[in-house]
Amino acid sequence: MAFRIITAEEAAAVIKNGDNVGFSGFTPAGSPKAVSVALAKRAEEEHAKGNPFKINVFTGASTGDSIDGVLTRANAINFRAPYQTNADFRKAANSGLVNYADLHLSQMAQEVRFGFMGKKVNVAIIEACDITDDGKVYLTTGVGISPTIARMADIVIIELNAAQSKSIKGLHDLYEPLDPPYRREIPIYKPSDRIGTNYLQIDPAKILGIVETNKPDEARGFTAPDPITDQIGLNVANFLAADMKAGCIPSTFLPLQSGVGNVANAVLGALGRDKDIPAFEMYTEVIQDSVIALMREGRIKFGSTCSLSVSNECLDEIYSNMDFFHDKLLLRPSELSNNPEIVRRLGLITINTAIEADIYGHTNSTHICGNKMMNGIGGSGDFTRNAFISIFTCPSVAKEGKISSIVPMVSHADHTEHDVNIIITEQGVADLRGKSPVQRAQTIIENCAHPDYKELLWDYVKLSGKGHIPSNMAAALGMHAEFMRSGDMRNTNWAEYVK
Ligand code: 0RQ
Repeated sequence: MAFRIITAEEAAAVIKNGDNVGFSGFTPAGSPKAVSVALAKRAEEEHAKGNPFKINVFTGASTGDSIDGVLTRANAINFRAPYQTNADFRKAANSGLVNYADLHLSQMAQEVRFGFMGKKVNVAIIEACDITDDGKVYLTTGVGISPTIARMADIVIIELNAAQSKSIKGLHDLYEPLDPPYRREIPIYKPSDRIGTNYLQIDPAKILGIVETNKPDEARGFTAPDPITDQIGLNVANFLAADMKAGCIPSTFLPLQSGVGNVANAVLGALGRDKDIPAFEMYTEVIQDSVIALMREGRIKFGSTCSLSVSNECLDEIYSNMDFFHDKLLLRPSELSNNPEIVRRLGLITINTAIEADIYGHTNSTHICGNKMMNGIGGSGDFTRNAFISIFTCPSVAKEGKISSIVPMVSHADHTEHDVNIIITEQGVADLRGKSPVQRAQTIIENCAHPDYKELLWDYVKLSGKGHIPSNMAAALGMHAEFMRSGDMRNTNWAEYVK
């Protein structure tokens, strides 16, 4: 072996206060799990001595607790981009203790290359399942921004993880596009087109050493589908089958993108069960357990993704059946999996989850009551804006009915009315295509709002008078204000807003 085996502590020792540190992976899948833990310990020791010690964290998407949780609890993060799902980090970001930039995931690698977040990548930490003496590195379950950070970094640390099977070698398709103004088209014309290498070539001179680990991905569990998520899934499946019958979707069907989370997992399950929808392909950023099950059943023919964000049991199943999966999966950098050019060209049907949507179709994927960050926009903007048909799903109410997910005006806008085609709750489907804002409001309230809130929303419409998007600026956030005041949007009293 050409490279030194080093401990996580030795690796962490080269990282300096203020460094920009890039991590491989996308979601907990493929994220390093050892050096960051040693680094957090080091940060705590430095803090105990009265020395400042914080780093800037660049990733593909969310990571596992060993990065976001451990480093946050050690107060070792100054800046972080582009996405996270960690409860401790969320709390720190919402109390102003860390600087968090919530970015479209497709843009992260390019913004790092051009120094939008700092001139350099000082250190890249890359999880691998194998490495050759000439620096060919075989990645694991998530790619993210690995090609960019590995090429740019002054120092590369490899976490060689024995818990990741070498049988994953061959699934990766790694490629960095040329930068503007020299960029050419990215030659992916169908989800299964392979355009890059299946390994990452890293300059061996930059590789500090190898940290040996044996840790499974820190996969998050899903809550089992419930009657609400099942009904949302059924509504999505019925809508897509009917749209295909109506000729709005080609009879070959189109590739799908689906977000992460409980709702997304249930939606895909329902789509797979609907035999009116032909077997389909996915061009997406995360593949969850439900996709793997549908591949086994022949309902999903191919999946291009940035990560296998699956449970550990599901990953074991993939690793044990690589003969079956090796020609059905590709793992690509987020710059490709989420690339607007490719999304638009392939004609994706995109399905993402909203926190709330307003009666005109703007949706909020990120912030609770306008100010508290939940996770981030992730890839939802990359896909929604460029989709053939963009769908948002959510339960019609949250927190035992005290919050309506359909509101007069979103408290934070991630996706505008121009980009959102379809909203689906367990109550029904609002097809916003070919409708004016006023017609959209009628459809959304009638088809998607919970019965407890319909009247309240109709009363808001009456209060709004005329206009292209009739709005009452004083009352538009009245339901949110009421929730902050009494803890229940149902107590909203519009009379307070009538002078
Ligand atoms: O709270 O955790 O306390 O129970 O939000 O909601 O219904 O379990 O749905 O897990 O699918 O998450 C939008 C956050 C939904 C996610 C979001 C509360 C609700 C619950 C979670 P609890 P559910 P999900 C690909 C695409 C943005 C990124 C994206 C997300 C918790 O899907 O982060 O799309 N999306 N990426 O009670 C207050 C409301 C609420 C609310 C829900 N209106 N007000 N709380 N909740 N609605 C993936 C990547 O990019 C990697």
